[in-house]
Amino acid sequence: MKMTFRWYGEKDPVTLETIRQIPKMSGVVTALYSIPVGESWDLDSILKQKKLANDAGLEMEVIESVPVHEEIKLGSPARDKLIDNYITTIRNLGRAGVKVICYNFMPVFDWVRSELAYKTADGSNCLAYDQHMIDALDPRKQSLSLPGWDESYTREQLAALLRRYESVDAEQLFQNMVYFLTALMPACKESGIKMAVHPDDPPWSLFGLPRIISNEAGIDRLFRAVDEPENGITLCTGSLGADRNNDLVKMAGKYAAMGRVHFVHARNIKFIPQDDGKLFFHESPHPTECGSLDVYGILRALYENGFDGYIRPDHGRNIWGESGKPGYGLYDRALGAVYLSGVWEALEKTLPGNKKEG
Ligand code: DNO
Repeated sequence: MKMTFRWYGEKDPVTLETIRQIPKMSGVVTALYSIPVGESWDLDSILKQKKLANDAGLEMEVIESVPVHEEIKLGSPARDKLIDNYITTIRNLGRAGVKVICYNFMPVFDWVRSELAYKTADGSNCLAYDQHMIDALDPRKQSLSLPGWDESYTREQLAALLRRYESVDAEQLFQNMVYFLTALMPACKESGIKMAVHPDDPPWSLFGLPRIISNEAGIDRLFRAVDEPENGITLCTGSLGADRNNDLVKMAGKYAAMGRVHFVHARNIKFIPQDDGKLFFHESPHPTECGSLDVYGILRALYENGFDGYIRPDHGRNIWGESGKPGYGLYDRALGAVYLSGVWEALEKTLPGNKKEG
């Protein structure tokens, strides 16, 4: 297992020097943020970013994300050229020693929360999801600004894009994903790159848009359709865990045993029951007892089933007066990293070696 930390490049207020000082930190998870979605990443720019990390004593073996252009998700005729560009990026990342690409296949919106700075009992603040507030939103009618929303669209462009998705149902989206991944696999094999799809966050359809990587059935189907070891997942505990029907301990063990967990986003969330039964959760500190997810059980299932990939602490709260990028400040993620490393050390020292190691 390699502990990593997300770094948003030179503009990130969390510096490489501070990341380096977190115990057991092996590398950063980053991206080239200035290249427009759909264009290929050139080797020089990749090597420049890698040198920044390496000069600070950190590796750059995981990229999050190489975003997938909407034309690919829509399955339009423009997709083939864009897929070629994606393949060029894979080849260049492979040349630079990158091992894993985290991406998602969510139409239009990435992760969605209703609040950026929900105040918790201990005075810290964190991201929250309130189904009441989400139900009141309509991206077709309102100009909205939420974390995870692509802000590069005007309201009109967004409305036009949403109209195009009216003819893409979950089945069509799935076929478009299979087409995309199938085209990538040869380049992945040649370049030593593994694709790790990030699950839908939250794991259900939003605003009428289909979402397909939300549960065990969806992931199983994807693995069957493109049955290659390079086709794997980012096991994001907080995303999949928002649906209480997802048995994360089981999924972690099952997919690790298949060798398909290439990357883990570890975080905890806390469900707060509402009188009308609607969903409300906020993100919580990483340890098991601070939230509703069995973080220890998930790590143990990964360990016992031979997981030897990359992990990073996912979203942290704002604590100790920090007002960081929502979910991505320094302090609480650093605490998370150390907690996760501590649990892993205990697993290594108390349980027989994980299957891959012997
Ligand atoms: C949020 C992240 C996601 C993730 C993408 C991967 O904090 O986990 O934005 O990076 O879905 O493409």
